[in-house]
Amino acid sequence: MMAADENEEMRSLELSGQVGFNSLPHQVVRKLVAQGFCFNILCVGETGIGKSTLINTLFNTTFENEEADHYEQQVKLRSQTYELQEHTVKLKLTVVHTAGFGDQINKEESCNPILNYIEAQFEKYLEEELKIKRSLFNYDDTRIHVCLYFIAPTGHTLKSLDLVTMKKLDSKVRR
Ligand SMILES: Nc1nc2c(ncn2[C@@H]2O[C@H](COP(=O)(O)OP(=O)(O)OP(=O)(O)O)[C@@H](O)[C@H]2O)c(=O)[nH]1
Ligand SMILES: [Mg+2]
Repeated sequence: MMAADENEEMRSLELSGQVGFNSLPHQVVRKLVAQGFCFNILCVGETGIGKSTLINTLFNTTFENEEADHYEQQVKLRSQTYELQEHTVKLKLTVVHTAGFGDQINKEESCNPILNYIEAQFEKYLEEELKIKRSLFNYDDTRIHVCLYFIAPTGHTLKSLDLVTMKKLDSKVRR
């Protein structure tokens, strides 16, 4: 029988990898990838201008396409959420379309539903933030990240609806 070596008692643990602060970015990436990403797009444009087609092209998918008719009494916002996955990265995509935009004779009220929608999502987030027990990490974020404004290729100039809407949107989204 061999006498126990003194050094044998002090086991040293081998590191499986880097644990310094230079590994922080990897930890952040791993955490975010596990959590998944969320991206909300607002498409503002007249009926049939090509909103759905552009979104399909951008994400190289065919989302269900419910065509709007030209007889809406007022502008309505329709939001659809999709879960996409590319390799290991998950994306929760929300696309918000304007239905009936530019179809009314009196277009004075056309941009209000859009502005209200953007504002309402900020309000919802603020409400969650102000809660005593807030859970923002699993909050279903519906705030608009990007707003795409579609301009009709026909016609010589911007329509007054485009000008008014873009001017008002200017206070809510950055150019
Ligand atoms: N020539 C041409 N046609 C297009 C283009 N983009 C879309 N279209 C056609 O225009 C039609 C309407 O396109 P949609 O993408 O459904 O338009 P939309 O804005 O989503 O329409 P609604 O959802 O009904 O408001 C389709 O027949 C498309 O094939 C384009 O860039 N060029
Ligand atoms: Mg569409």
